[in-house]
Amino acid sequence: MKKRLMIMTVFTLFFYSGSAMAVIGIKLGVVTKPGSAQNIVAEKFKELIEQRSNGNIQVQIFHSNSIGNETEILQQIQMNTVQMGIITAGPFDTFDPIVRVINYPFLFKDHEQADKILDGPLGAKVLKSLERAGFKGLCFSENGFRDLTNNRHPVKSPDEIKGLKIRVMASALHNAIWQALGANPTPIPWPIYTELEQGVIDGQENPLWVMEVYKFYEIQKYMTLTRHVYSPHIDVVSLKWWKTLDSKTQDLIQTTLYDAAVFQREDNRSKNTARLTFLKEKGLQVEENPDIDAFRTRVAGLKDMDLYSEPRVQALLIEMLNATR
Ligand code: EAX
Repeated sequence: MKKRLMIMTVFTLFFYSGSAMAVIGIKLGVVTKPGSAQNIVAEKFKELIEQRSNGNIQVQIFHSNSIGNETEILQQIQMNTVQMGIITAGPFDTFDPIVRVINYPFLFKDHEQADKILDGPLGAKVLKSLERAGFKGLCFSENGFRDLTNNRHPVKSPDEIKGLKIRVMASALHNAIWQALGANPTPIPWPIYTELEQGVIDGQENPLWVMEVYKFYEIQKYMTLTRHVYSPHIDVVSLKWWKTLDSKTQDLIQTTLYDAAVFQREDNRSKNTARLTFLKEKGLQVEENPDIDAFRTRVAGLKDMDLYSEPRVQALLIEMLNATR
């Protein structure tokens, strides 16, 4: 509470600084540490918007859990004690089930398809829907395609997943995916190094950059390139706050955030080959050709589950599955 009050006070000082050109202060939250995908978007946005607004918009980045985990950051954005966040799509699940559509397993074939869909009308529908939960979704950046790591044994097919304790994000869909694959899914908010190290969980799933930046090669033995979910970030602002801005400022923020997102996606993708080499050198044993068909078969029933039963969610899922076929 104390922390939130402080954030509000600093913001108020910023915003009502009394000068003719009132400076707009933005508190931006990410759960991850510098060097992470979310931080790269945040830092790029800060740099560009401060430049393009001639310093009239100022961004303060809160990172490394300093204002809580991703669910807690989203709650603060709803209340407008934090204005902006670069947040993994997974944890939006508890705020609006529509995000289960873009997190659907094996939905996107590749980055090009993900960009085309998410930057297009279907992605816009997802962003628009978030308004009912108090968010204004501006665009998508990326965590990336998620891969599995574990400490027990090599995994080539879902048969080897049976009984593994796999950490999942705060997301009913992610939970259901790992249940369908035969694991014991365990929801734990980010970060999870200690839980992996102490053996509370056997494994986790995240894009390659995470294994490198968070040094999971120190505490995990096996990696499988499952690419089971393409994991975007949703680059989001407080709807309450957004409504206080004039349209020129809104346009500038929207365009600049999109530029930062595109920069980050390219940056992330350009590093994946080197990351894989690095992780192998560090001793991770990598299964590069898992039996993806077997994985797909196990999760095929998800679209008929209660997770997607809300008519608007079901309708968008069908549209999305058709568009990515
Ligand atoms: O980027 O909690 C997670 O697994 C997320 O991917 C996290 O934000 C790391």
